[in-house]
Amino acid sequence: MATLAALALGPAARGQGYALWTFNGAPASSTGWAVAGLGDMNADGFDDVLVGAPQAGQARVFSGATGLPLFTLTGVAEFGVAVAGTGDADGDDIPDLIVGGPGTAADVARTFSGANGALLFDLAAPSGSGDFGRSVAGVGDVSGDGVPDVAVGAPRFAIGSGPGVARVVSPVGLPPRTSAFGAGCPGSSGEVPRITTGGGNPSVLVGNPNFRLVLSKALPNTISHLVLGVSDTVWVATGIPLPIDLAPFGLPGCPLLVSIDFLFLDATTADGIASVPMPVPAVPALAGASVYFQGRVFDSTGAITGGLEVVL
Ligand SMILES: [Ca+2]
Ligand SMILES: [Ca+2]
Ligand SMILES: [Ca+2]
Repeated sequence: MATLAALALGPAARGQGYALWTFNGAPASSTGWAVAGLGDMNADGFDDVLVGAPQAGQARVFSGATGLPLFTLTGVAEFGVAVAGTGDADGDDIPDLIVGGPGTAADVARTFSGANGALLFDLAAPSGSGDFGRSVAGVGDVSGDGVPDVAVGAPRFAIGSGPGVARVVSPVGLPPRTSAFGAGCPGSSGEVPRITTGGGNPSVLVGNPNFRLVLSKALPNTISHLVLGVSDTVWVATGIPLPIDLAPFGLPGCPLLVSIDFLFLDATTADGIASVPMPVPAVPALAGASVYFQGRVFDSTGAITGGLEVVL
């Protein structure tokens, strides 16, 4: 007896579909081992496609408009065996992507900018994991901070035939030696804008060109300020002790928590995120020094973040 679904759809048609593009790989590259939709990476109105070639340690983004490669990401071992789109993780409104590269002692899963293929976040494998990056997925915003999260599988978690594990990971958060302090003020949504970091650890021992500060839960499509200060006890330029109530600046009850030494201007996206690049130079002499951050969002109410201390 036919099922209801079969009655509704009729007999299944079998054929080759209508080929829009064929992406041919290099010899012995295993091109096509993994494929994923990405959204429109180059803002030409056509969605683009990610194709893994793990035998070559590559993942390539192909234009949906022309079928030509937009850029190629490379890694070692089986890099490209798993690929996925993540949505926009760094706040530039261009969707980003994740590539798994298991197969060595240093298994990796890496997120990259869809705008230019720059490394956004290098997810380290959990201790003792095996095959981390064998599977990857964009899972939407699990943590509710406006920044999409990812899932990574490590099917042989222990050496041999372990039970396996899958991890859901946020590409932004607070790396080691980074801590939040003080309270912010809510914006018109009723939520206090959040300040976190992206791009990994802010190590001055080796430098990190991908490090950035991320404001989220902010009013969409507005201006934001990010303050970088060298002190959280005194506003250095004025000698005034911190915190300072910002009532004179139209923000009654909202505290300035960090010295205003450097100011970075940015815009928030339609998702209420501002992602401010903060490349960390390799200057080992700075190791152990603290820098402090606080963000302000131009909203009809206070809308300032708490403070964030980063020990370099
Ligand atoms: Ca496109
Ligand atoms: Ca992006
Ligand atoms: Ca999230």
